[in-house]
Amino acid sequence: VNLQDAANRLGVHYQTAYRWVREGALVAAKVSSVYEVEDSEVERFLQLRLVPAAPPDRIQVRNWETHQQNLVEFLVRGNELEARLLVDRLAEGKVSSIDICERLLGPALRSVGQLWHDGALSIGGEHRATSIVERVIGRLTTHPRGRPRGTAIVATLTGEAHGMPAAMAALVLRDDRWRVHHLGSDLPIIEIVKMVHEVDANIVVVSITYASDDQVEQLRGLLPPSAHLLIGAPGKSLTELVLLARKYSLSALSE
Ligand code: B12
Repeated sequence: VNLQDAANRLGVHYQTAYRWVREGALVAAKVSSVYEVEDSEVERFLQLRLVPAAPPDRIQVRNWETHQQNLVEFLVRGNELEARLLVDRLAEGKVSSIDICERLLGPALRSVGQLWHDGALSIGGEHRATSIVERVIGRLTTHPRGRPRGTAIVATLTGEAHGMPAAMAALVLRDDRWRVHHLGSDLPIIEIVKMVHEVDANIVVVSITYASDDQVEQLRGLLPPSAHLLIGAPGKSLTELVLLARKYSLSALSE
């Protein structure tokens, strides 16, 4: 049968069946530009879908405060292994990167900053904590399959050493299937502009904590019309970033 008939028999939309074929879950053969699915394959798939799926091993976090407190303690003591284990466990439990960043890492960083501000933590201790978080974010990076939404550049501007928000932005955009070029911190605008042309970027994400707004306007003026500038600032959410970015994805723009 053709894929449309197979989809009807499976009780799903054509697009869903097509996705299963692309993912290799449903076996189909391409016969002169249409997909053909064997009857037996439709039967097999139907059976498979009738078997109740194992309960998802997702973690539902009910109490983020406890995790935050634990993490802060690990960070302040420089206990990298424990910090890593805590975050790995959440990631394995399919807690989203956005939640890990916004409900755990962000608040923990702010607590660390507060401790340093209050004189309860040395500069060395604060830097050690921050570096651990940087490496933890690095471990979270996933490479989801599927067609990329487009190409993104993520960076902070000259004078901006607060690189963590940009690292988080890079992480969640990768999760959302963007091809991400994360340039790190302290980038002169001219280098960002060069890179935009080099990789033909659709979006440029600049995360600001401390740097000035004039640089942003300069950068905006130098970007080609095809590259959209998205500016992050403390308190802005990563969900907002992902939704904004999608407006400029290749498929959204060609609609
Ligand atoms: C860690 C830290 C540092 C580290 C940074 C290391 C690193 N690799 O990032 C170091 C030690 C380098 C540092 C240096 C300094 N810091 Co500092 N630092 C912090 C600290 C403790 C945490 C910052 C952080 O990562 N927060 C967590 C982030 C992830 O949360 P967020 O900002 O809300 O970010 C969200 C959004 O940005 C969003 N996002 C990201 N990208 C995008 C894009 C889009 C489009 C959207 C929609 C959203 C989005 O994602 C994040 C998700 O939650 C804060 C304390 C605090 N209260 O935050 C001080 C803090 C930011 N620092 C501060 C200061 C003053 C400094 C120094 C000047 C200190 C000094 N006297 O030397 C220097 C400046 C260095 C420089 N030139 O940039 C001040 C800033 C005050 C201000 N606004 O002017 C703070 C608030 C501390 C304070 N209370 O005084 N710092």
